[in-house]
Amino acid sequence: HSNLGLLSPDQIELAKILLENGQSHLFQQWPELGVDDKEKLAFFDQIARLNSSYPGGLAAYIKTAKELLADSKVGKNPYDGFSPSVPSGENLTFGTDNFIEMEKRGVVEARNAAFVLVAGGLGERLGYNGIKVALPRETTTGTCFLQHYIESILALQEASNKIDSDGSERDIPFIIMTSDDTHSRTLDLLELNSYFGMKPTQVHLLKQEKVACLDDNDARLALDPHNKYSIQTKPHGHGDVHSLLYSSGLLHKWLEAGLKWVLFFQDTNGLLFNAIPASLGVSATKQYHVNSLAVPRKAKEAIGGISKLTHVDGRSMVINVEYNQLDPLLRASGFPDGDVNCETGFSPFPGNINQLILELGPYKDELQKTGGAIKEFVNPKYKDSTKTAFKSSTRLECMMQDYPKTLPPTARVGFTVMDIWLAYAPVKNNPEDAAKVPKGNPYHSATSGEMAIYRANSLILQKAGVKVEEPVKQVLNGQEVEVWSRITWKPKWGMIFSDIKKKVSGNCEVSQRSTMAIKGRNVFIKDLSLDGALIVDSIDDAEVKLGGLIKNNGWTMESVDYKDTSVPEEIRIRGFRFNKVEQLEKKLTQPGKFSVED
Ligand code: GDU
Repeated sequence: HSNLGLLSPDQIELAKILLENGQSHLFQQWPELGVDDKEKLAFFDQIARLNSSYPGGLAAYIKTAKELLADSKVGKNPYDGFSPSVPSGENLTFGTDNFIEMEKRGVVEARNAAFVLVAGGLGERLGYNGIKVALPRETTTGTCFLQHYIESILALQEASNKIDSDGSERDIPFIIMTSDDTHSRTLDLLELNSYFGMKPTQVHLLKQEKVACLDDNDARLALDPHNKYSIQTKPHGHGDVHSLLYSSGLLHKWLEAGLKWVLFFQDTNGLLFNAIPASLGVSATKQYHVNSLAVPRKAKEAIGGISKLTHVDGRSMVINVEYNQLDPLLRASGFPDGDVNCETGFSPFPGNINQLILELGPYKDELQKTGGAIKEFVNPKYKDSTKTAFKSSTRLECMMQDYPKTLPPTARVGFTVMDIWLAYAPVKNNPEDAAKVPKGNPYHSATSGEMAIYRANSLILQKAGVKVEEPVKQVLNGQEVEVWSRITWKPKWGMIFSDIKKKVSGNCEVSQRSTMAIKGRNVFIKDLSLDGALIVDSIDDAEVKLGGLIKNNGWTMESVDYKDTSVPEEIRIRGFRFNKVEQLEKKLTQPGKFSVED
């Protein structure tokens, strides 16, 4: 009480909230007024931040924590009373008429979209020291994930603006959710690279705050063991993106500007933009309020399964069920074998790759009701089976894909399944863990992420009529991968299959040992036979034809061990580097027509 004189009326209010919610222990060791006053005020600064960054404030956080901890103690299953079935959605196969139609529709819609990247996670499993969006997506060009995402959005923007009949140009908004762990490094990366060609006014960074840690089942907030004026905090999860968008006021602004879609995506999926146009087309034609991108999933694979859950009381929802919960849920609902593959060789429940397309209007209406709060969960590690004490403090967490949990049954919630090779290759696992992945399951490493880019580009060109030689198998950082020709292109060269097909004609072939990087927009491949390395960069006003026999010693791949610290980390985590022996490299900086031949 002697400290009351130190506090402002707002701080006294905060103190009351804490005391009324069972947090008197926080003040137990406080000395009288005049001792540590600065530290006491810093404590209240932190409390004010924790209170204002959580929908409903600290009182709501503590109340939910008590409920969830009580449920966890008695082992309550969050899916009690629900039984799973396979929901209906759209299956798209690359290159089919339907796929091509959906892509075209998606490009029309792109100018009505805003893109939201969740990039607040540090990626502890990858063990990389930098931020993940700064990692090269592939090392042929060295383009980092963030640059690739921005260039893809700009390519879509340009293509979409061209189609729209009213002639107005629109800049697609790009939001990046950061955290204290990633914020300044993300901003530096953007600023050092002039926002990779995007207008800085198009980009918004929203920083998520951590949440308070909990010491026990009574949801007592955990003090830092080394500082009695500071509460331990931990990340709350990617679900924070919804409350941050809500409180930013951006949703309202976007609706006013006539936008219709919000697309959410994660930090390191280098294939994602292969899937965006078509799935946006699906959202528009099927009028989905929620569209989750998905890939065929092997039973028990470590990604969530999209399921329809029907409650005994008649309620139902289409939702991602995390992989560790799907198998027990199935077993408890009359499927004694649990999560197993069906005749297709895959689980009937599509795998959630956590790229969501939401229709803006219904999304804003829903957030108006919830304030962006997402159903949370708690995952305490108990000391023993009495479940009375924790090994270390815990906290509430939430996931962005749980957004549909509060929606009414009338909401149109669907999904779009696409080929894995086309749509999904995240970089999440460090080399050591990736090498231990059971054979046949995806590595999700920097090695497999880069190889997936070459594979997808090779397969796309094969489907466009180029004879791309079959891959060879190679073991890199203990992982057996398929090594295809190292083919890359800028998004502006070809975002959708019909555009790519227009750039390729005649009899073309590319050998397995080849490297081809196309960095210009108007580059046409005609009767090209490539056996070596070819790098072409050109301004938009230059029309370039690549043709004839181009043969040189090319770029070879040298193995690198991930433990070799003399090699930069972003290279050694992939297990190889290029030895640039010989290449044909052309840079066309003048307008005109050019032909590149050997
Ligand atoms: N992230 C944040 N803030 C956080 C935590 C994570 O922004 O507090 C971001 C990460 O930067 C990343 C994304 O959220 O971009 C996803 O994080 P992880 O890669 O660690 O995600 P998980 O592997 O745990 O799982 C998620 C979904 C799964 C499955 C999987 C597919 O929760 O259901 O779909 O991605 O990649």
